[in-house]
Amino acid sequence: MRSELPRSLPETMKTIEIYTQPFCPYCARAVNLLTKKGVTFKEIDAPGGTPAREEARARSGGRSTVPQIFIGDQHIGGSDDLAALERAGKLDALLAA
Ligand SMILES: N[C@@H](CCC(=O)N[C@@H](CS)C(=O)NCC(=O)O)C(=O)O
Repeated sequence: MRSELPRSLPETMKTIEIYTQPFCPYCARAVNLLTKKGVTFKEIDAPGGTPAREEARARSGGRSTVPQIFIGDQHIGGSDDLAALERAGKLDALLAA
């Protein structure tokens, strides 16, 4: 006989990463939205000319601006892209484990 499934599945948390630089209003807007969502995320300081910025560019298929946001394996894009997902009602599902 098969054992019963657990009533609730263990939570798995997606890694959420955001590359930012200081004094960047788009970065602040994206960080605020993620903070409002109550998710844990890793903010990577990536000012122009640093290896972290190069990493952001490479991972995002050549995008040179910050922020660049990743949810799990998925490249979301910048602040406008994140806000568009929220407006479309799709962000919560993406952030969910
Ligand atoms: N539409 C983009 C705009 C991002 C943007 O313009 N970011 C500025 C900083 S606030 C940037 O990276 N500028 C180029 C640079 O600083 O090298 C978004 O929503 O993320």
